[in-house]
Amino acid sequence: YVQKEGLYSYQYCVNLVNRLYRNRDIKVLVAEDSSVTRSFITELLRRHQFQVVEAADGQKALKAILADPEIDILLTDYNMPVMNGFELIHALRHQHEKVDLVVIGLSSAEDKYLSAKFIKNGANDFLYKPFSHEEFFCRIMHAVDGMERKKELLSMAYRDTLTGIHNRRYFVQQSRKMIAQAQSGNTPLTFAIMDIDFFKSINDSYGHDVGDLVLIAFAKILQESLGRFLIARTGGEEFCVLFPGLAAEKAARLLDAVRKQVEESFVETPEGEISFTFSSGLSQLPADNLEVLMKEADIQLYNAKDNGRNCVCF
Ligand code: GH3
Ligand code: MG
Ligand code: MG
Ligand code: MG
Ligand code: MG
Repeated sequence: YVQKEGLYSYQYCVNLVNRLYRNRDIKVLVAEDSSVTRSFITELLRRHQFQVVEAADGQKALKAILADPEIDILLTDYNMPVMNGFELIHALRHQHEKVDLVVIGLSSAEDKYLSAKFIKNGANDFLYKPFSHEEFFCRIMHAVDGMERKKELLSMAYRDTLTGIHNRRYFVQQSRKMIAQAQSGNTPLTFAIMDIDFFKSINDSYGHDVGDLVLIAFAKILQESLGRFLIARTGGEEFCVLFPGLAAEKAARLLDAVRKQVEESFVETPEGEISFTFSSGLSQLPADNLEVLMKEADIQLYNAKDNGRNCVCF
């Protein structure tokens, strides 16, 4: 890299190399009907280590994106045969939000309104043609950084900080979709709520930190045994699982195996080895919605607690 404004700092170079290294995992689609411009842009992108695919018109670009979920960035021209840049973005934005797919419009300098129109139509950014290599790189890096930060924030927003498993926000969002799918496909679905028994007394006897270790250990067991289903920590010592495709009896058998495993396991803590148990309540479709499933499972959880705890009720 030949620098134009003097020497780069050591840190800048380190960041740049890291950036180029990460670019190898980023796939860019270049939608441009002029083969000369297309090859030129592809060459620039390859120099920055990106994976590149090309499309000669909007419709081909649309097909490519729908077929290949690995495409992260679309660079699109406005004037193209069959489907222009705006139509392409409109068609895409139904499936892909700005976090999933960064779109940068290429607008020629003669039409000074094109850049604004691109953004109003759903592009993340625009680039005037002709552009300098420096600006090209800056615009794309800016978009990529933004996308990565947003993805990081989203994954943080969906995780429980203590246990690292999904949180209530994620659970509610995903389970609504899964419930709707099961309802329309008329397939079974079971919801389960799990609550640690006498957890308050674990906290009271050994301290809150030890209580936290128990929560972490429980989450780990759940993740290992039921990780193929949707699981989350939905409250203090309360966890939920959604079993799409399973009727309550089958789900209860799986949960009872986990119950036995927990009953027999010990959590290593500074206060020694601690054992604990949990109770669980289940509900299944048909039910109007998630709230109804939760309410019904909660009633079963109370039954489980009333029946002496350390059991699964449905
Ligand atoms: P039961 O068997 O009826 O479920 O009794 P319990 O003691 O488990 O239930 P209770 O609802 O009385 O107590 C739950 C306790 O969980 C109270 C609260 O302080 C504790 N708790 C909630 N969140 C956390 C957490 O993040 N860490 C720790 N250590 N404790 C928590
Ligand atoms: Mg064109
Ligand atoms: Mg949480
Ligand atoms: Mg509770
Ligand atoms: Mg409890």
